[in-house]
Amino acid sequence: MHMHDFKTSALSLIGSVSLIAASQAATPPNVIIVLADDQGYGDVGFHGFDDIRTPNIDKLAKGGTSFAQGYVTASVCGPSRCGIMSGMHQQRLGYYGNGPLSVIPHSQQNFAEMMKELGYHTGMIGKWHLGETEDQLPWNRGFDFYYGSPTGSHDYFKSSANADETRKAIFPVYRNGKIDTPIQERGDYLTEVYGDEAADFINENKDRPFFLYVAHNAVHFPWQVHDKYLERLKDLPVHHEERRFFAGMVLALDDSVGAILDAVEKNGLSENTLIFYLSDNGTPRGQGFKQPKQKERGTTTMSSPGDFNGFKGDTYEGGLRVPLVAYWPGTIPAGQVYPHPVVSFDMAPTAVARSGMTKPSKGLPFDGVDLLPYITGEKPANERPHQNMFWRRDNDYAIRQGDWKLCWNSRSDQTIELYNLAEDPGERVDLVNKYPERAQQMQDAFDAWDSQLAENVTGKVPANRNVKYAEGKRTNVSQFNTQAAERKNRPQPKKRKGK
Ligand SMILES: [Ca+2]
Repeated sequence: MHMHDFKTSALSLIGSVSLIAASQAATPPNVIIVLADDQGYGDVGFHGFDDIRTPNIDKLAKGGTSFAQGYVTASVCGPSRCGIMSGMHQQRLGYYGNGPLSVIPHSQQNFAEMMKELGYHTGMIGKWHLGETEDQLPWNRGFDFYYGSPTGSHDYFKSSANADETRKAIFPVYRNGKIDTPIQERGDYLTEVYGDEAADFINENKDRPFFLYVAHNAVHFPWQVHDKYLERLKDLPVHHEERRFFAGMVLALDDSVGAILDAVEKNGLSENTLIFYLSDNGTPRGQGFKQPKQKERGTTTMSSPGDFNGFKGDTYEGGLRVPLVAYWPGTIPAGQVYPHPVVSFDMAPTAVARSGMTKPSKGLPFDGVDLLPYITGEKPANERPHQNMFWRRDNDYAIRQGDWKLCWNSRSDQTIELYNLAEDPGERVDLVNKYPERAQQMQDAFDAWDSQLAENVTGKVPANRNVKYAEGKRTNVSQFNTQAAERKNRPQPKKRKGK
């Protein structure tokens, strides 16, 4: 080897070693994901809201990095969880909506299966919602330990004693594949049980690397909470008593985050544990004791989307932008608010990258990226993890390029809309007529992405998918909007009698 070559390789070696030191600790950390259900952007204290109380979640934000623009991949439960557990746009796997057919196929290695392959002891507590057939349940999809109800929403005070006996939102709670003691027989509240089980898992596995996924039912319907939480919120300044009740459910959720933090700290694991906290989608429309109630922006009485437009189910910010925090003392900067958009599907790539893994061992590659170099400042501050972002659920869709967002929502005038999120994060001023060329270019970019996605496993095809994009067909935005406006203004035909 020539001297010059030696020097060059020695230098590059030093360079890569220091890079590893900054973003890849010698021992890969434990990883904990805490997922809330239906908690809106306005439902955490650290976003600046004083009509909610979340001291433990705020502690994560204060001691870690919170994301001003933290997005989920879908605005409803199932597909959002699929994005988290696969590290990719769930539509690539044919997963578009809630439903029993929608699962992560076994041909795709999921987050837990990756962590298990990397030598982690894997545990899950709570709501699975990624398939209910035996082969798709958590204990057959990469988790060494499971406690919880694999179904969707669940009663907080009662669970069922056998699998055939299921009433509305009352299902069995399982422990490692076997039905566990019903929670009412233990006099328990589901949110507290999940927090206690999570703390137990951490205590029991403190001496080996672990991956823990805690998916709460809180703060999804049904509206149930112990009075003791409401007692603690007597002085909370709320505009409506339903908000106080909701805040009680959030406080129980926050206590369970406290139980997890305590267990991590007591076992001396703080500096070797990466914790993500997030919600699976934004505020549901029309929550209240009497369901359903239609409410508009600014008039929500329970969960709150803050200043954002839209709700759960929409591709507006209110459906997609959620509380998101990454916490890892000593490695992730404390008290930082990361400004650029990130997505829930970035968590899996970030976690496995700590062990040097860059893609699943089986199946499609990630759409998400390793966030650590971005949030630790290794990458230039102006470099975004994602320049282009896409969403599709039924007929609702959106594309974001930089700060521009083009979207179509069924709950709107049903025209294609364009917003500049840097100037107008609340999506109040539609700029589609002002910037027709930009709108058209973004629609084309969306169609290019959308038209190559896998078919929905349910067989449902979005009515507005441009399936002939590759053959040169273009969706003409201004023409589409003119026709939509004409449809809206056309007098409604009178209903014929006798039918
Ligand atoms: Ca949800």
